[in-house]
Amino acid sequence: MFEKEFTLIMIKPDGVRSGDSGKILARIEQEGFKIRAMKRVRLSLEQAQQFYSVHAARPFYGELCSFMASGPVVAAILERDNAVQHWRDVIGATDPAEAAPNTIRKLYAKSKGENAVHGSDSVENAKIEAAFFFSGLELAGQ
Ligand code: RTP
Ligand code: MG
Repeated sequence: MFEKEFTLIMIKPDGVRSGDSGKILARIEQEGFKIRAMKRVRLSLEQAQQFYSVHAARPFYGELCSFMASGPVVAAILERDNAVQHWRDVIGATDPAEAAPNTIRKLYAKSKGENAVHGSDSVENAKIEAAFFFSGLELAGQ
């Protein structure tokens, strides 16, 4: 689809609510990512459950899905060499208490559950997650 690897990211409802979207988008460009597609949407509970269905058996699943449906998210496709791993390095550990200095979660996340941003965990899942948010038409001509 693109020349380089891509990943699917979200600014989660807490990051949008706290007014950190602009700073996070600036960081995305500083890190050398190209924003290939982007939208601000509010997920229904059912859509959040579908997006995180891999975690359906985990104890935090219900809380995670209601949080992800609690307000708008910004979803984007980011392209760069090594996009999946580089974004995971930039966002830091799931729990901001364990995240390295200057990572996005260290800077902007409140807790392990409300942790500001999402990133795909593999190239394969990036494709599935990109198709969740964006149609072929929206990606045509990129
Ligand atoms: P994400 O998928 O959102 O990028 O986060 P991740 O890979 O770092 O973490 P993952 O294990 O995939 O968990 C997905 C999201 O579930 C919430 N969570 N809460 N309360 C808890 O113990 C707990 N554990 C995970 C977080 O919002 C996490 O990002
Ligand atoms: Mg994950």
